[in-house]
Amino acid sequence: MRRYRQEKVRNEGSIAMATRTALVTGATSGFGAAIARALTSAGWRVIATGRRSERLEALKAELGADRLLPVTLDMRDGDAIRAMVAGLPEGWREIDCLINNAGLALGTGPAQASDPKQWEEMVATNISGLIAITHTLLPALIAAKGAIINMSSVAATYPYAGGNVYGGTKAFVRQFSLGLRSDLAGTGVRVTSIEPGMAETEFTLVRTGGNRAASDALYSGADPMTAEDIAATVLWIATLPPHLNINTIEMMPVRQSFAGFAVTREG
Ligand code: NDP
Ligand code: 8X3
Repeated sequence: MRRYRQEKVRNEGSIAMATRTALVTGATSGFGAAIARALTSAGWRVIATGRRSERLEALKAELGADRLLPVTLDMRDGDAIRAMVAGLPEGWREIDCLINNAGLALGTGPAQASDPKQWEEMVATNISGLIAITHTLLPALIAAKGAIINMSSVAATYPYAGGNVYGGTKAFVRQFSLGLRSDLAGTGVRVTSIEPGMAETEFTLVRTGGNRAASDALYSGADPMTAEDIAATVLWIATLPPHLNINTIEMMPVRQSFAGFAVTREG
């Protein structure tokens, strides 16, 4: 019978049983912080990245320095990503799972009214940063026969007004995940694209430039998913037996559903 692989012995001669290690991007808030909590609760060690160092330090104080390594990192800086991986301290270099969670949407307006700088920031974070860290960690992940869990979105599949570049970046994440699966065949590395719908985090605050009323109005009465819902799914996928790959998983709150086609009779 195949066993679920929660822990892996790296040094069978010693009494120490090495715990599995995950690198979680965007761990200062929302899904990423919840994923760090869920994984450490299940016995993992987590390298937690994000720009807001003080939040990473708070997470370290909460979860323990032996469990969580905070690393300040801007995903838009490819050189910083490569330097971060090269500079990981001894004992934190064997990575079993990369969770590409950092990302953002900026703006809710139509393409023709959008700020191109916001488009560039979404591409730099959601696509360029994600591929840079993935490429840098592939040797370690192949050595570990590990897993890559990428945070896409329902916006990858279902277009909506104002989704323009954000949806495009998440479609990239989904298709890149499937492409990675093809390329990594035979390595033992598993790849999953998680595609959530509405979940209440700081996502809408960021998207609207800090508009708390707009964020509250969006989630009010919608019974949205929580960061813990997504974290539980990540933990489930990360601890599946090594012969099993979840390719894509789409999740929504019950109260969110699909819009029909829009028809305009003017213009
Ligand atoms: P939050 O805004 O709560 O968290 C976003 C995280 O991404 C933060 O930790 C932030 O860290 C990090 N991040 C953003 N830009 C950068 C950057 N340039 N460099 C490093 N880290 C960065 O949102 P969520 O938790 O909701 O979002 C997490 C992921 O889930 C995103 O990829 C999002 O697109 C996706 N998603 C969210 C959904 C939702 O409804 N909430 C639904 C579907 C997908 P910091 O600012 O400290 O750098
Ligand atoms: C975030 C979900 O529906 O706001 O990726 O695009 S949605």
